[in-house]
Amino acid sequence: MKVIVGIPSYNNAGTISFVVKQAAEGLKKYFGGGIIVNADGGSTDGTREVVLNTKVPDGVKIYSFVYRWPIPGKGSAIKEIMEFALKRNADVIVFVDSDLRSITPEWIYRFAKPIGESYDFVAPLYVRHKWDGTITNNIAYPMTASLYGKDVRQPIGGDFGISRKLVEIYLEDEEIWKTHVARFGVDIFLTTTAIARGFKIIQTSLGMKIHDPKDPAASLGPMFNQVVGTLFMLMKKYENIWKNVRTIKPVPTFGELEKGEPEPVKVTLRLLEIKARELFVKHKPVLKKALNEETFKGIVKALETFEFEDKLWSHVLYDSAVAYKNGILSEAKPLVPLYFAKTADFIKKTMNMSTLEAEKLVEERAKVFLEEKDYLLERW
Ligand SMILES: Nc1nc2c(ncn2[C@@H]2O[C@H](COP(=O)(O)OP(=O)(O)OP(=O)(O)O)[C@@H](O)[C@H]2O)c(=O)[nH]1
Ligand SMILES: [Mg+2]
Repeated sequence: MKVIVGIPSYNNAGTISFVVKQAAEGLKKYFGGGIIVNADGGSTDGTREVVLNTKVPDGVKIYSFVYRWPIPGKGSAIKEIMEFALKRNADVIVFVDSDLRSITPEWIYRFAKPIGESYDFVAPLYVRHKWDGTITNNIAYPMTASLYGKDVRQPIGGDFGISRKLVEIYLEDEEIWKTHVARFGVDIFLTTTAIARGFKIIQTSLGMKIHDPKDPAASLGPMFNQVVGTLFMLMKKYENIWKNVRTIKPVPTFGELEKGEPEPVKVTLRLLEIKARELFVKHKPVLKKALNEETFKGIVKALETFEFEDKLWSHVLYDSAVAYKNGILSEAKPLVPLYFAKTADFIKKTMNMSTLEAEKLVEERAKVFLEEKDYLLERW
């Protein structure tokens, strides 16, 4: 099996060498060698030099290039890594982020092995701190599970194993790479496409995910817009798939899931609340148009109390998806204050919980989204 490891980067000189080293050892140990390819967004901190200067075992080759696709973003890097891998007849591509600090050589095995066993898409399953992955926990996970009926816990984890057959599908429509898919929309695009197009999918156990996390209110606004915008775009494209789904089915897992308490992620609750209120004022007119009257009343209250129930949150996302379909919303940006408010609610509710206890709330959320799916179907 020919395995290529792809690493997107943009100014990751401090962490990428470790990732390259772990990947190279994994390729050598489990596959007798292979290729590592880095697609960079024009880093100014010497990321590419660090990649090329990393010492790796014999049989592992390293490439690094700056992608040419004119939209700067993670997706553009992923696109060109896939093109590179097809040219070299790879059977499998394993994507890993360049800021990972918990990656081990086994990760390469765990992503690539299931592809050899007839799977086409391997999603990561890791233990993440309760306050890491707030876009995953609040949106990507419950929406993917309830819409498409697959219990993929980390649909935008960032690291994936993908078969050549599926890579060809991802590249078949160039137009899609001119959207937010070229940026942080790429992860939800990869996962949703694999599910909607009926490919065989599996999760793989990786232990902890430790990376350079972001404080939501300080830096996750643009990422939210890109992920949620892509999710809404794909809802339009695949409406005939998700409309018929009424249950959430488990997805098999490769390996045993570890338990433990990951290193804490810092979240500034106060900043979330301040920014939520500030941005709400700005986006109020368009939210009033996009949301159902009841939903709008609900969020006005939620912005006062910072209590934000899952049912209301599902209606916010469902109303918005409908508004996006009907051209009333062109971007997911007006929802950012509501995401901040929902995140603030979750931070408060889980303040004294372990990561495992907080996990139960996230699982419940997906069930609420499924229960409310009729609400979406009536309005779509
Ligand atoms: N080539 C390229 N890579 C990028 C760009 N932005 C992010 N990346 C890479 O994409 C990967 C994920 O980016 P992160 O910033 O860690 O985002 P994340 O882990 O998904 O998000 P958080 O959970 O919020 O940390 C990393 O390997 C980045 O180097 C970009 O503009 N160009
Ligand atoms: Mg990261």
